[in-house]
Formats: sequence, C-alpha cells, structure tokens
Amino acid sequence: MEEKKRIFSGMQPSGELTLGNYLGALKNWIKLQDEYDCMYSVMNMHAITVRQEPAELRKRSMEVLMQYMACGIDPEKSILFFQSHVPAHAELAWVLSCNAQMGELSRMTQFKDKSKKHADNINAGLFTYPVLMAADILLYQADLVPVGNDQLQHIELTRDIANRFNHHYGDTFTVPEPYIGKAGARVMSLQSPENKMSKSDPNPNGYVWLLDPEEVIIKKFKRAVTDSESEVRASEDKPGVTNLLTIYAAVTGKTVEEAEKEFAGQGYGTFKQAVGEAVAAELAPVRKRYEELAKDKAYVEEVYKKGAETAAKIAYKTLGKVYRKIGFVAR
Ligand code: ATP
Ligand code: LTN
Repeated sequence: MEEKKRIFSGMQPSGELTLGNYLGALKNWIKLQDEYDCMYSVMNMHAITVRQEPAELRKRSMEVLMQYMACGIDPEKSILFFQSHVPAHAELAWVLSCNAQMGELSRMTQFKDKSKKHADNINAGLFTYPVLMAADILLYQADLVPVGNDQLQHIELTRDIANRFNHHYGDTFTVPEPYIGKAGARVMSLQSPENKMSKSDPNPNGYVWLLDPEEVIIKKFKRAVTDSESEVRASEDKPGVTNLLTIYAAVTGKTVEEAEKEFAGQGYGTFKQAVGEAVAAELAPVRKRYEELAKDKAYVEEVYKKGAETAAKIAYKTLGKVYRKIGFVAR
C-alpha cells in the first residue's frame, strides 16, 4: 500500500478562534483528514512572542484544542497535541536558526507588522518566529501545510531553509508545499475590510468568534461595514461587500458569482441578514460539540497526551538524523 502523505498545521492560542481561522484553515484541515496523515498542533510556543497573561494562555490553549475537535478534527484520524509537549520543536529550531539568515528574516511581513503593533516588545523570538515554524513543519517531514494566505511567505522561507540544509548536509528534509483552499483564504475584518479578520483585534465587532451565539453572529453581520451604494457585487472598490460575498460563498459552497445573482436587486439589509444566518447555521453544531467536550476534560487530556507521544516519536527520528548530519557526537 502506498504511504499517505503527511500534513502539518497549527494555530497560535493568542486569542479566540475566528471565522477567518475557520474558513482560511480549519475547514481545509477537516477535509484533508481522510486522504492524508494529519498532525494538528496548538502553537503555544509561538504565542509567547507576544506578551501573554499566563493563566489566560493556559486556558486558551485548552480551548483552541477543543475547538479543533469541535470543528471536526477527529483524534481517531489525526494527531492532536500542544507544541510545548514535544521539546524537539525548540531543539530543531536552534539548528535551523544557524541556517537562516538575518536578511531573510527581516523581510518577513508578519515580523514587520507585529513589531509595529508591539513596539515596546520587539523580542528576539518575534524575529526568529519563522524559524520555529520551519522546525514545526520539517520535524514531521510534512508534504503539505494547509494555511491561510497570510502564511505563504513563512512557508516559502521554510522551503528555502529545507533546500539549503539538504544541499549542505545531504537529503534530510521533505520540502513542503503550501495548501491554500479556494474559498475563504483571506477573510477580512467586518469593521475594517482592508485588514484581515484577526483574533487579536481589540474590536470584537470586527470578527466572528467560532463560539459566538447565533444572535451575536447575526448582529455582527448586520453591523458589518459596507459602502454607500446598494448593489451586492464583488469588486475592488467594494471591500466590505466583497468580503461578505466571499464568506457567504465559502460557507454555502456556492461561487461568488452565484451569490451575486442570488442577491441581485436586494438591498444590503437582506444580504447581510442572509450571510449572518448562513454563518450561524454552519457554526451551531461546532458550539454544541464544544459544550460537550468542555464537560469531558479526561477525554481531552487523553487525546493530547497520546498525540504528543506519537508526535515525539516522529520528531525525534528526524532530529536524530539532523544531529548526525551536522556532526554532533552520538549519545
Ligand atoms: P494573530 O492575529 O494573533 O496573528 P491569526 O488570527 O492571524 O492570529 P494565526 O494563529 O496566526 O491566527 O493563524 C491560524 C491560521 O488561520 C493560519 O493558517 C492563518 O493563515 C489562518 N487565518 C488567520 N486569519 C485568517 C483570515 N482572516 N482569513 C483566512 N485565514 C486566516
Ligand atoms: N504562524 C502560523 C502558526 C503556525 C503554523 C506552524 C502554521 C506556527 N507553526 C506550522 C502551519 C505550520 C500562523 O498561522 N500564524
């Protein structure tokens, strides 16, 4: 039997998961579970590149894991774990940081954005963030990395580092490809549609949280920023309406053109209500399943402990190979 290809991806527990995380990444993760060997991790080591309140971080990390599961990541099919439970991530990151250049790291837009946003805490970890991300992916010899559009630059860098390492030390790492879904690759903020919907947005009306109750979701869509016209049409000068159309299409499985036709001649009011209802309907089962999981801590614990054990086996196999290749004395 041919071996399945491997997938690795993760999200930072830096806030509550949003509709952007769901449509841009999670929905694809779920879809890919049957065809691939999937590993999905909660990237808590990445999250501390920005100041986190410790008790909050611990709580949110658990919540993110349970939200993966509530959305449909099945522990019988996929490996689920916390990044910090597999120390090999930090160990490989060190080796890779000696194979990554200051110049390439300083070109990363996420680093530039985040240093602007957190000007009082431009720490070294924020700068080497993409190296840790490369370690996450390369440790598991992942073939494919399903992420939203904004992570493409980091995957490209991971590929450069892998190729460079393979070239210097001989074939060691699988060079991964990004996997970007067709719909929802970049969901924008409902309040400022020129910015991506982000879980660290201070304005909760800008994003839809996966666990928002139905009425809240509909209200947020009703308040979404559009424009002074009334035509439901996707175009560059209508970022708000375009975003809502993209969301509607991603949730219903229709194309943007079909959605445009469906709402032709109807005002923004009806349109926004329909988008809100479609999103609420998609997320209702997620919330229900989440509530069940939250009551079953023992099961969740079993899942992430078993996940880390399996992940560590794969990770240390790669790390051992890396240490041999670079000339570390065997222990
Ligand atoms: P932060 O705002 O704290 O930087 P984030 O919301 O961007 O976080 P991440 O943990 O960095 O979330 O990303 C998790 C995954 O969700 C990534 O694959 C990312 O590409 C995807 N993603 C995040 N926001 C969006 C969005 N608005 N549209 C599509 N995909 C998104
Ligand atoms: N930087 C990613 C989160 C992340 C990730 C990864 C995604 C950390 N390590 C490895 C895929 C594979 C982000 O989504 N902001």
